[in-house]
Amino acid sequence: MPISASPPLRWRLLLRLVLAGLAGLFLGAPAGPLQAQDLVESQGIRFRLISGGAYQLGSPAGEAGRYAHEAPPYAVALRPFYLAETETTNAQYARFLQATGHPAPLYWKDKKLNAPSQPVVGVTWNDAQAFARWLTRKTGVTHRLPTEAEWEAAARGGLAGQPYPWGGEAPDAGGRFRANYNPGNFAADGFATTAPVGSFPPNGYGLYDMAGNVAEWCQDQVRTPAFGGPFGRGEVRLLKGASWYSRARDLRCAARQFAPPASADGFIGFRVVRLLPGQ
Ligand SMILES: [Ca+2]
Repeated sequence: MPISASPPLRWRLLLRLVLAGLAGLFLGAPAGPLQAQDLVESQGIRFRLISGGAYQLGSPAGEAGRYAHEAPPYAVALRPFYLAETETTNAQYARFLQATGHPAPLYWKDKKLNAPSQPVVGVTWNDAQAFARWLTRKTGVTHRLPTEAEWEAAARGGLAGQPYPWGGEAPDAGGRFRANYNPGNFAADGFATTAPVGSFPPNGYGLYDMAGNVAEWCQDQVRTPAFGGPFGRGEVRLLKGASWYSRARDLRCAARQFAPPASADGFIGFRVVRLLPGQ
């Protein structure tokens, strides 16, 4: 909350948090049967409806592997939104490049990373913005990157207070891998770099790779001590979910990574939000 918020705004925000906290008492209820409107397909991207309501996010002080710059536990009220079932793939991104003439990202010709079903990497935050704007123009429906709260609420898949999208087990518990990451040997989970999206089981909301594979750009600008700043000069944006390059602790839903918006790397990608009609 900005310190300069006027008293009425402060009270409205406070009321919203209290209501979110009350609604949070009912978190954890199993999701109902999938309805037709829960799934939308557009421009080769499948979107899942994430219900509006209260979500419990952040990590408690005692969570194993927690970093000091993570948000403490907090309740947030979200409006409903659609989130792409998978990270944006090279095939989906290719449509955008072809339609717009936007420059190809780094690693576009790297055979280890450029199969159609692998997530696009080497994209800057600015590239992700251009992709979302193109989808918006093309469909007449607003698309954008998720906020951290939207991303994390979706990643938790209906499980409150669990470190990972699948619950509390380590990503390799019982010798079964639940994500593409770096368990000490990059390829031990079956993938030395990015995995084709959807190679591991989805979370409780039907979303794939909310942990690992590629770190996903979020909308949020990072500029406050709450995000672990200061980071020096200039703009810094948030990444969630960690990647094929990351260790287990970074795969937790509350974990955060940061990068300037013009930076690109082989472990960074994104997925998009699609707003509901009228939003
Ligand atoms: Ca791996």
